[in-house]
Amino acid sequence: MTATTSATAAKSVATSAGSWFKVAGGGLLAGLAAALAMTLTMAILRATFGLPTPAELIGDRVIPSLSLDQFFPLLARFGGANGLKLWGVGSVLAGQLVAGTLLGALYAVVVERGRRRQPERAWRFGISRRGWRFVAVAGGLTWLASVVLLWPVLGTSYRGLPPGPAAMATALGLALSYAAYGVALPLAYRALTQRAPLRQPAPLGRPLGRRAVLVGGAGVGLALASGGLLRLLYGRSTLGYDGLQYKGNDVEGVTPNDRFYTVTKNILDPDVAQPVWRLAVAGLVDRPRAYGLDDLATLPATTQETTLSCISNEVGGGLVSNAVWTGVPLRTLLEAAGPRGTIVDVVCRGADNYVDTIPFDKAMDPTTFVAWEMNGVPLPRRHGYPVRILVPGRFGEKSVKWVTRIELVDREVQGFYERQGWGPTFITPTLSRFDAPAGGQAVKLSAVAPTVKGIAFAGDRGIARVEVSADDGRTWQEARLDYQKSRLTWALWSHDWRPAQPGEYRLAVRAVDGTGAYQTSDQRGTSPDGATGYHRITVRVEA
Ligand SMILES: Nc1nc2c(c(=O)[nH]1)N[C@H]1C(S)=C(S)[C@@H](COP(=O)(O)O)O[C@H]1N2
Ligand SMILES: [Mo]
Repeated sequence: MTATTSATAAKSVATSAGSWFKVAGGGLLAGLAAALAMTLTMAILRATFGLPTPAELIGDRVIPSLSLDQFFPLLARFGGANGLKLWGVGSVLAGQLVAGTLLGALYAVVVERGRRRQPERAWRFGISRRGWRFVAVAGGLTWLASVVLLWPVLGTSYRGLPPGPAAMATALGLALSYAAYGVALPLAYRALTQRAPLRQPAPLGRPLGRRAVLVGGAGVGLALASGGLLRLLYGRSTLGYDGLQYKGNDVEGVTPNDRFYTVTKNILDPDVAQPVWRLAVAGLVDRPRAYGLDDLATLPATTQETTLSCISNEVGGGLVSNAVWTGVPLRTLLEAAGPRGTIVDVVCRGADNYVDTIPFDKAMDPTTFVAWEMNGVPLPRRHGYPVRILVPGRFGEKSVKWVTRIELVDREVQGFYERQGWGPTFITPTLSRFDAPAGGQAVKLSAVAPTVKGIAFAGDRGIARVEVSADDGRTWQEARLDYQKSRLTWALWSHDWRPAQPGEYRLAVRAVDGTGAYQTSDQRGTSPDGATGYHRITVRVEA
């Protein structure tokens, strides 16, 4: 075939709307296959190197910039944090498949229109120069837009790379994923529409029946592979444990690790690889340092029993737990680094790019702690392996997990949740709670004095006394303190209640902290600075 006849062939191709419809259809199918190849690439990079996916990055980029007035309706609409996470990931995944598919149609139209005007010889791998140019420009622009828009969250590395290298790895991972799409699209489209030898563009743009089966089959294979990998990741996701509470009849003084309350912003928590992970102490210091786990092991470790509670714990809720932690005071690391000038905040960053800050004075308090063991074993992954911060007296938000960087700065910096409008103090108010009987439960009057019990916690102020009322707060009786280790821990209390007659009783509990201050009775919701008010339960006493 000569150049002239091939030009004639090209011109003779029908240009009716119907055939453009077919061109676009072929492009859509190729685009979907390429988008699946991209999704599979992302899932592989996530599973093997801990590189963050756009689904995760977009969530982290958007969530902290929503005000609480915008955030709470979303939470309600999607059924809580886990529902919102699932919806977010699902929409981004669906969005990237839809966008990739539509871009495939655009590709087909651009390539075929160009070919109609001026038949072009195949260039590389049977793809025209125009085709390659299209995917290079589209991929390059998408990459550039991603890097610019996701700039603040690129420094995420679920394997624990420091923020700088993490940002480069993330940008490279995005480039690889988009490149997978950019290579797969022209090849899939070519395979779909051209039977002719590579150097001879055949009459244009019509998906060939058997080829459609081939590309469709490849698409199904890619869908199965990425679906399988996504299911595997889903099984390891935080959806199964984010928001886990610890409360009820069997609460112990020290919470077992696998029952310790859990809160995470992540969909998949970091899985830190020791060889790449370092804990950097940097910023306004004379001697910046980066510790590996071995370096930390040479420090004079101590243990500190400390209770943590979450700012979103409701009155009576179970987002509070107690453990014995091993590590060193943060002060030890700060002094080793030599703070320089006037330090205002200590900024702690996790492998997941979560950030929170501790005022310098509070960071230098001997109880502010850097922990690598929890109840005698290395920190479990979900509680911050290999190292986390503990800030007694402040809500759990400040206790950054999977910490990679501690930076001393001379200005105020806002944390992940603070930017949303939580806080500002993050000081844990005094709380107390019934664990038994459960609210609404009936007890027998004949029973030996039914035991009423629960926990009380006052940040870093300790619990001095707990009082129980059986008449909705008119009169109070002092409860026993059964477990209490230090001013940093909760107390377990119990009380032998002797109701005089059957009936419905309204019980309330309140605590007095180590400074002698009564727990406030003011009812306040969790947002923005933590819930307060008495926990009350109704108990029916039967004859
Ligand atoms: N890196 C990182 N640290 C984090 C979080 C997070 O999402 N990422 N969540 C915080 C919140 S909101 C709380 S309440 C505590 C919970 O710690 P736990 O899950 O070990 O109980 O961790 C804090 N530290
Ligand atoms: Mo929290």
